[in-house]
Amino acid sequence: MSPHADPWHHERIWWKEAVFYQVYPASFKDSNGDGWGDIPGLISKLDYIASLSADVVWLSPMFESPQVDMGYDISNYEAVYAPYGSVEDVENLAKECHNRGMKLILDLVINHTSDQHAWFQESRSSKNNPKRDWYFWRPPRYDEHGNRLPPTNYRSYFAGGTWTYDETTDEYYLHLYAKEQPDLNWENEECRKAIYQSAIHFWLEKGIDGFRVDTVNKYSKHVDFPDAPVTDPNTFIQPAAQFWCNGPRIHEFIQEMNSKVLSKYQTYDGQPLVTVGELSLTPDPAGVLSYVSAKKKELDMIFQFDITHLGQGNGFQDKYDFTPWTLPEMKRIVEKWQTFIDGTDGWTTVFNENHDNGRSVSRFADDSPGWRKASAKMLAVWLVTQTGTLFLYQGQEIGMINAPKEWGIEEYKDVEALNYWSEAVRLSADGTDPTRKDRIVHGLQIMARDHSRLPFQWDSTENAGFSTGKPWMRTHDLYREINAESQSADPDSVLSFYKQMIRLRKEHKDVLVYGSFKLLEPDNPNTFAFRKHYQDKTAFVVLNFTPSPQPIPLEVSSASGNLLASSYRKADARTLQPYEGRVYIDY
Ligand code: TEU
Repeated sequence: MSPHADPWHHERIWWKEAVFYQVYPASFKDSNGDGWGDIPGLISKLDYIASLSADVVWLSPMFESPQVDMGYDISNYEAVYAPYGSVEDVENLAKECHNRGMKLILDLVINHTSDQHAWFQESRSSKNNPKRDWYFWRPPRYDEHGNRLPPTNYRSYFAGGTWTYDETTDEYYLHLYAKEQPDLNWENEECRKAIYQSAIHFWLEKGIDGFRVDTVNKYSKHVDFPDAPVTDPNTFIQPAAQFWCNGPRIHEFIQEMNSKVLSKYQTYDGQPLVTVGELSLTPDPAGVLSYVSAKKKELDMIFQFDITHLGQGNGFQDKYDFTPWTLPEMKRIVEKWQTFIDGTDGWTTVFNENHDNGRSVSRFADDSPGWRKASAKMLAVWLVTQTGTLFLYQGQEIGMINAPKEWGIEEYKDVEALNYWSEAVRLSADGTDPTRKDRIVHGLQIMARDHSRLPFQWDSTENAGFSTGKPWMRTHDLYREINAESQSADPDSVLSFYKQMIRLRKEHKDVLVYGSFKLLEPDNPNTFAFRKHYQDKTAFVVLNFTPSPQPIPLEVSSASGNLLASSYRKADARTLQPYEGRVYIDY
């Protein structure tokens, strides 16, 4: 069959088959003993990243920032947060990646700046400042008793309202995240030009190869800002994403950013740049496709978050109110985002961890002592065999797990966790929702963003070899058991297995990266089985998500005999062992 006769044929391009490795700079490797990771530390570990056969390093924000939201609050796009290093260090990082055949992408955080950014300082200084309109300023409202109210009743991401009052000019400014993260007004053309120049052009000139684009669907809002309907009668603030997400000019803005800046550059080796956008609150495939269809010239790919939202409550305000989920629900999510590109010119991504989520072993499998290693390997099979571009998050490859449940709230540092915690304490104390505090503690133990931000576990020396000083976050108690050094030397380790699986993914990229996906036995509550197909080649993947042996699905056992890999050293012919993952290939 000619490739074009295949309805699932996807054009081959470097970033579709690349393996991306996300580095969270604060927690990766500290070179100078101040307890914060840094760029020289990261450079010293590039050989480690390359040894995984990673092709691209995605570096989370290392820009100048007061660190209210760990660098997603940028006070100067053209400078580096001093504890991380300098602009020169980042240029050097790009070169060192390139020397190893890897590319480097940075985080592009342009929905908002820090309130310490010079643009916002100017904007807030007076109503007629030339940059006033670069942010969203609105006058207060007043109730019948003359009490001042914000312009709308929107709830923000971090458990508060989206408007903060500023005395200087007696107006409120909008922020979808923390009050120290005012939203930029993309309606203002001058502002857009400044963003392109300072945040994008500046870094592409320094030789980076693309961007992960933060909160990409929130640049266009309904700027008449209607009040949101009251869906939560317990509080003034209401979920209102319909007014600030996927707004009327969003595609125009992204196309402009692409045509005016991004498309003018190439990677260090003369290929198209890569962009991957963070697309939250977009549940429908058609909506997602409108951003990643190649002919739209907007984004190469996006992260759709249904998979990491599993368990995250029933509403915008319930993120940490854990709701149990079932394997069939999870399988349907994977199926949805594996198949939405069938017959289209769009592309998908594969991931289950990042810096905004708990660790996958703890969330999707079993992090108890007896099963954590088997679970990590099974999840490796799950990810590595899926169609789309693979993104790994630092520490995933050694099976790092969530912080111990015994740790108190004082070990959590994330603004989101702490705000949800204070809100829960208040709502429990005033009787609005007496059990909320306990529920939120439980939810944070599973899903807090802090879990993924613990220092990387390099070895069994003090502070896990991350730093010779006191790490900014506590090091996991289990670092002597789970660390990269011991796993490098062990052919049976999670790390060695990841390396093996990534090699197999590349060797069989036709079916594993580009193949079509078919879910088998959707209702089976214990095993996750799927078939991948590419021309004459078929792969079967079977994953046991339980701690007991499970039968191999009939369709797999009768169709296929060629075992390509198992997460156990010895695979049994008829039975899947606890938390075992396998791949068969026929061609
Ligand atoms: O996250 C954007 C975001 O809206 C969420 O999808 C995210 O998962 C977060 O947990 C909010 O609940 C990005 C960054 O990844 C995140 O770290 C930042 O806090 C946020 O933008 C603001 O810049």
